[in-house]
Amino acid sequence: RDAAVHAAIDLGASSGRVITGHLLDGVLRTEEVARFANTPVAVPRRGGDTLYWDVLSLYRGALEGLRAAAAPHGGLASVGIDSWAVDYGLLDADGALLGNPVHYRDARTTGVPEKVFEHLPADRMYAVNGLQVQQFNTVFQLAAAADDPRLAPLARGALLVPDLLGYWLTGERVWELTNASTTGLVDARTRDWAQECLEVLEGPFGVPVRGLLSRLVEPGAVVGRLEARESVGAAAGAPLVAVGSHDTASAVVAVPAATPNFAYVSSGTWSLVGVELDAPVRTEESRAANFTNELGVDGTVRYLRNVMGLWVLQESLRTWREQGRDVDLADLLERAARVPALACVVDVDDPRFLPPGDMPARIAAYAAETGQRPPEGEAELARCVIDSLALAYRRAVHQAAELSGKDVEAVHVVGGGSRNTLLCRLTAEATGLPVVAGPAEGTAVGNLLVQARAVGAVEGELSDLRRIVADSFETRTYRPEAASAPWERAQRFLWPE
Ligand code: LFR
Repeated sequence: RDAAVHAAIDLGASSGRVITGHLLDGVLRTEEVARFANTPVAVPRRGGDTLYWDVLSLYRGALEGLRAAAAPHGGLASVGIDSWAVDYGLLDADGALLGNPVHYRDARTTGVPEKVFEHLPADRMYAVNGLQVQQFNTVFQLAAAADDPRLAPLARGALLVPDLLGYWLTGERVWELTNASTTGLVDARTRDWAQECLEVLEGPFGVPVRGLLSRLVEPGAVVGRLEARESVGAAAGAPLVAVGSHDTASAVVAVPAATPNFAYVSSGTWSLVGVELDAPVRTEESRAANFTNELGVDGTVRYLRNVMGLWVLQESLRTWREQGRDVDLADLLERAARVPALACVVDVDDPRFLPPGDMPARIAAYAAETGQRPPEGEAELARCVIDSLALAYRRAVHQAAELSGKDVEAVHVVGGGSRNTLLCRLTAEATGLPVVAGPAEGTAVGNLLVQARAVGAVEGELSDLRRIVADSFETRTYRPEAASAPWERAQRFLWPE
């Protein structure tokens, strides 16, 4: 019996996984024990479709993974859960789930930020919550759902996705702070609820939001113990630790940096590009640059911009598959590497790329509108996306450093995108900085380390946890070899500021 094993439940936009971790002599050994698809479902209603997360299949996958993780050891030392941000499930008076959580890519929030700003102007909101305006932030989702009869009068509680699963496992309701900070309802400085933001929902929109919230907890808090049920097997009784339950918060814990002077790209479906700070930056310049202040582990602030990420490429692959062309990603990237650089670039953050759909067609339209020759064929299209991502990283890294005054000597890429050698090489070129790539499972690693520390399996500050990451996982360094001048020109073409 060896219950020194921790289990991370890490839910990503396209798959969930359960990864175990075991610490021995300052080295973390991980093992993936379960992986399951995360397939959102569009369901018709009057007037259109709603895009939902299939949260029950995620819960089932998590349970199977927990059983598989615990069985060989007769138990688990701890469990932690993370996922994407902003989305929530509503609960009735008995704690029963009131319908599936709506996906942040659902169209219901289009145009909603503007309606909220009529009551709480954007600059005042930013001065409190410090968040980049994204139409899917929870505050806008709740405003969009104001007329939904499940909200009032039925709902008596709401939980963000990781906390929802945590509630089902332990019976305890909390709002873990790193994830709560993405909702727009938290003050980035006090790390407590932002009363002004709650009031705008309650007053003009009639959303009884205060009645939906539970207590905020910092990562590292023990939420409760897994209740004994057949569905959790030998994991029963294990402590559930509130980790950085926002996947990006956990990913940034796992940056294997030896000095504080780094920028990061947490690269997956999204690319989160920025720096780590001690305090939020909520200046007018920062707001104009659409930079966000999300809260991190150990009192830190993630000062970053959401860049649309590999989503655009993932959706292109899906579109081609639907058209009967099954394109292999590795082969595609190899061909894309041989296409000339910067022939066509797009602003990947253009809202047209947010909803699921035919990205090659949207890119062609964007190119035509901006007087560029649209990419022809799959390799050119992929090259356009990768170039455009590297370009967006360049801009975000430089702006993050400028706006925060932080010195940046290297860029760390963690997450699945760290395996994308073309993207990493171009990021080094575009930023003019060395790029250190890995670990690819950064989110699970950060999740595991915060758990391990909470239950006493390891001690120390973030820098100590990062040393463990550096000692446990291989990284690959890309040095900028070509001049960055063409990237500067391309940046000025897209954003002539
Ligand atoms: C990344 C991520 C981003 C968040 C987006 C939507 O997985 O958590 O940080 O902005 O998903 O929730």
